Amino acid sequence: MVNIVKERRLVVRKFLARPQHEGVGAIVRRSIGRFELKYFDPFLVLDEFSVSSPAGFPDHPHRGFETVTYMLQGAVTHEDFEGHKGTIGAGDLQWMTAGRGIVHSEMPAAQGTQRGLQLWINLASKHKMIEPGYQEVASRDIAEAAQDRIKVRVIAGEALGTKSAVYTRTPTMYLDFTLKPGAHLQQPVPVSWNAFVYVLEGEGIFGSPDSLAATSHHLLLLGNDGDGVEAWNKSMKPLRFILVGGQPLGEPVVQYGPFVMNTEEEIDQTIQDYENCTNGFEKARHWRSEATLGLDE
Ligand code: FJE
Ligand code: FE
Repeated sequence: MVNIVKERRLVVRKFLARPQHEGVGAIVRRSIGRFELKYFDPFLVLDEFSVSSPAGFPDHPHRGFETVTYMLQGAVTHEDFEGHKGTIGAGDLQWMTAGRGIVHSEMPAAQGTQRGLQLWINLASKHKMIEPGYQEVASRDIAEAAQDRIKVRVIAGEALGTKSAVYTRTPTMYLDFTLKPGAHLQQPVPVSWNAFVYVLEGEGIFGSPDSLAATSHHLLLLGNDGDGVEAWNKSMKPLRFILVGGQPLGEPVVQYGPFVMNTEEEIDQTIQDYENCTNGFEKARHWRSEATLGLDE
């Protein structure tokens, strides 16, 4: 096999994401964004969420970053204060740029358990107050490639010669890999980008062939000294994981829940904007999601 990766990145930290309560009755396994790992520049939060009706994430705001929701099972309906509404099901992607402000709800749309991943990507200071926007990609439209017992769904960036059409304002790669038993992956990651692996299913060896196997719900941070990452499936079952990388912003981060800015002053201003329905939150004044209205009846 040709060596695509010259200097491989090794795993430098490993976390097991345990379940915790979030939203209203929802469960998340938070890996990035927990106390021990507040920020992995440019990534603010990585949640593997699990939610069944009537639990969910009712009306709440965001400012200063992007939320990327990638469904694994079931479906979630989102609606925002601009009237943008839709349902994303298994394999679908919603890449939401909150920019200066979104208020929305994210609620189960089917019976049983809805599972997915939500990643919060920080925006550079110059992009924090941009117009909000969405990139939504249905499962059948997500670019896929396969080669040598490896399958990849290209959410963002490029893998195995296949590119995603998603535009990443903060340069980001997001790859969903499935490796059959015996597979060996070499995936380039831009030098100086921060990158991590989150295991969804099976057992994988990451970094070097003699490292310990990692299993589901484990977050592996990769060192940022190499030009790529290698992974092996030495087990008898399929291995599924996401590999995510991003160009660090190198800016100060001041976070107050769903508001992420650069300074305390900007956070104070944001709290005022949200309370007074100004500077992007105008439409929050008279808006409640249909999902939340339904709960009163
Ligand atoms: C939020 C608490 C929250 N992880 N994963 C506080 F739960 C949320 C929030 C979510 C969320 C939503 C989905 Cl669909 C999936 C999630 C947290 O909505 F934004 C704040 N501030
Ligand atoms: Fe949200």
